Amino acid sequence: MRIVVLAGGIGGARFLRGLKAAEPQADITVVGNTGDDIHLFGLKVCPDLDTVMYTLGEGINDEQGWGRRDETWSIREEMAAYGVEPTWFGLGDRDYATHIVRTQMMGAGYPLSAVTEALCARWKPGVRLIPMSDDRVETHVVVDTAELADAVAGDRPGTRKAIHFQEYWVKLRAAPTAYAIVPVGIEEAKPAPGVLAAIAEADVILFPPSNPVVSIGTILGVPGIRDALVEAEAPVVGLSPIVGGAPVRGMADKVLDAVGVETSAVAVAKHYGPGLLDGWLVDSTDADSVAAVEEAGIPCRAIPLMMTDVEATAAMARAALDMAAEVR
Ligand code: GDP
Ligand code: FO1
Ligand code: CA
Repeated sequence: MRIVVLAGGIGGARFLRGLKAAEPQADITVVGNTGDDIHLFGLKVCPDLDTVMYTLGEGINDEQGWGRRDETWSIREEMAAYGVEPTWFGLGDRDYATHIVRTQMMGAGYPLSAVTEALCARWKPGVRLIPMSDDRVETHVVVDTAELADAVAGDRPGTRKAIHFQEYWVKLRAAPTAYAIVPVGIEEAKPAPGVLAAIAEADVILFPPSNPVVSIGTILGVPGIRDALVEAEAPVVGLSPIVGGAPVRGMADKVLDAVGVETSAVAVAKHYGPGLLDGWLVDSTDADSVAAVEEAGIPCRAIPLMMTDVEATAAMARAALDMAAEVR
């Protein structure tokens, strides 16, 4: 069975661990979000690709959900001693090696997709991991300067500024209102080699419980990818990242607000739309929203959606595959 999964970082990676346990023989292609990518100290950092690669390759810091296990922080401390900014993004020593290899290979002319394949030769994630695009796309968040701690006296409300998504999330912990989400570079981005073919040839396409705006939404924004999904023969089944009207973790509520979508399992399904989704799974505690999703033309079912361990996550993956088989 050929399965294509559109994935962000932690939500996508944890779901994939369960999917692999549920279907060890499946041929899984992961289209990874690169809108979270950031250039720091001359290095290209790809948090969502690395989270998937480290999680499936058993190198992840499991408690944190991102970065390497058994990490040390000497480089970070030395950079801080030089007074070099930014200090708010935590790159560990082991993680640095990944970014150095990636940046070096890209400097030598290799596209990100080829570099990702080379990095995966070490980690053996057991899936084919492809970035959504080889072209640079970096998500920015429009905020009001009056809500920033470093607001200059005299800044009046209404003065808007776009900051990098990582600055919004990691430095500001998504505290300021997000007024718009801008994936800079997306209009000119092309799907990476293999992405459209994998979608066209898939038996099943899954949206894991990843962020609907800054993970799945960004991937869908790469020209050509949404159309390929709509035209694909395979059913597209999604799992809600919103449980009980709130994200399980992260800032999905803030970025959903920015795009005018309510933070609920129903609203996210409608946001993707019946043209795209052939099935939607909501958490058991949201069973009363099944009817509203189905009224919108999307077959829906309620099952436990908390990825507490691999077995619980594998059950979610099986339910998604069962639903795909039914709606096909
Ligand atoms: P990120 O890039 O690290 O933010 O990860 P993703 O975009 O892949 O996934 C983030 C989303 O995963 C958030 O919106 C969370 O609500 C969702 N999420 C995390 N853990 C769980 C879980 O156990 N169950 C469900 N249903 N969603 C989860
Ligand atoms: N998330 C944080 O909350 N704080 C950090 O310092 C941080 C550093 C970091 C370094 C490498 C990496 O691959 C991911 C990192 N993340 C960090 C996670 C990253 O911000 C993710 O993009 C978010 O979890 C949302 O997708
Ligand atoms: Ca992400």
